[in-house]
Amino acid sequence: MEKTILITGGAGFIGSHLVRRMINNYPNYHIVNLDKLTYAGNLNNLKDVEDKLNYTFIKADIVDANALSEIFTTYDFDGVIHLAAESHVDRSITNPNEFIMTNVIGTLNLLNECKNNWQDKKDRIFYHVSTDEVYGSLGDVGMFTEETSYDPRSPYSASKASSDHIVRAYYHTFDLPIKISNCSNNYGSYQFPEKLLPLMINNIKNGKDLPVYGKGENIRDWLWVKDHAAAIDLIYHKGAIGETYNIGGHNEWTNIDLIHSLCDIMDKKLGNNEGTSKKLIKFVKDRAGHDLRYAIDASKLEVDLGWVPSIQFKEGLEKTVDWYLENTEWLDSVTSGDYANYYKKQYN
Ligand code: NAD
Ligand code: TDX
Repeated sequence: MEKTILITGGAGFIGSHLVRRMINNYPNYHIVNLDKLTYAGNLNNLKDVEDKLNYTFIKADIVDANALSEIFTTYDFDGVIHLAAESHVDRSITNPNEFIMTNVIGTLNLLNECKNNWQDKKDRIFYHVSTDEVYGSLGDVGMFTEETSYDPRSPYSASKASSDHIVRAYYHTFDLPIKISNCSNNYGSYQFPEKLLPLMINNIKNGKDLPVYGKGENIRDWLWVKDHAAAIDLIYHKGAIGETYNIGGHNEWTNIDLIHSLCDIMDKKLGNNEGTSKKLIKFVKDRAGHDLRYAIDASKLEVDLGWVPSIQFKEGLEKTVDWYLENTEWLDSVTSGDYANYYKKQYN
């Protein structure tokens, strides 16, 4: 094998798309997927590639420094692409500690392993996959650039901001070869239905209320998950060491407009009368500290590395709806177990 690459969080939403892409596009790379398999990690996300010869899965917790140390003794990684994280803002409000442990301490543990094992090997890469939420909340105008000051407001974004800072500190202090990207909201297949789009799709399918926080006026900038995976692949291979790249789709929607569009698509796909799904919309208590608007300026990635999103939003949204309607077994399995308890606590 030409290279051995560790991908953390590869059983999650974005991670599974990245793992699949790397296994298929680089048959000469050995892709090692390390994941704790929390509620959000699911090996069914990778069923189609699990038997590939260039793939290994390891169940491990990045908070467990000893386990990481053993793994780094077994494998000589050429690169690490780090996605493992607690990722849902609402859960960070009810249980912040877990976010600090995984997102901050877990990242620190990985950095220490890379630092200790790569001392005289400068051709290695530690790539931290992060979020636009580290930049805080925008008003009506402007966009986040790579120079925007950090201003995280939720325990989730504070934990990601903290880990970004520690990654940069290891670059400046220890010369560790790092890269960081900060991406906007992803949508697509295999996303756990606690996040806005799959949650709404699942609820429409089951005739349940569509809980819209506040007045639905908050704005998010949506990017197809496969375009995010393509950007990570590009940055990993072509991005400069020590640099940060913003990734986003130039695709801003208020939540309520997005939900209206989704309702129209769902009515068509389900053969409902026009307006049926919109009747399920229920305005509920706002999220605490709810960031008003995110918008990414991705021009550095576009100009320096030639990245462009591959798909228009309308097409991506239709494909996404089709996927969730076709993959009922996947949806039913991830919404069984503890999901009902989570849902009850969050929305009732
Ligand atoms: P996800 O919640 O779907 O997946 C996270 C994965 O990490 C899961 O497979 C989980 O089992 C694993 N994990 C959690 N804690 C772990 C631990 N202690 N040790 C090992 N594995 C652990 O998340 P996602 O939406 O795929 O996000 C992936 C990464 O991308 C995160 O770092 C997130 O901050 C970042 N990100 C997400 C988005 C988005 O819109 N979803 C946007 C920008 C950046
Ligand atoms: O039931 C809901 N009702 C609602 O109105 C849910 C779950 C969300 N919302 C709103 C809150 C946000 O304004 O929809 C918007 C999107 O919410 P989420 O899907 O929870 O995403 P967000 O909080 O924007 O964060 C996401 O994007 C950045 C990911 O979860 C993060 O991991 C990523 O870093």
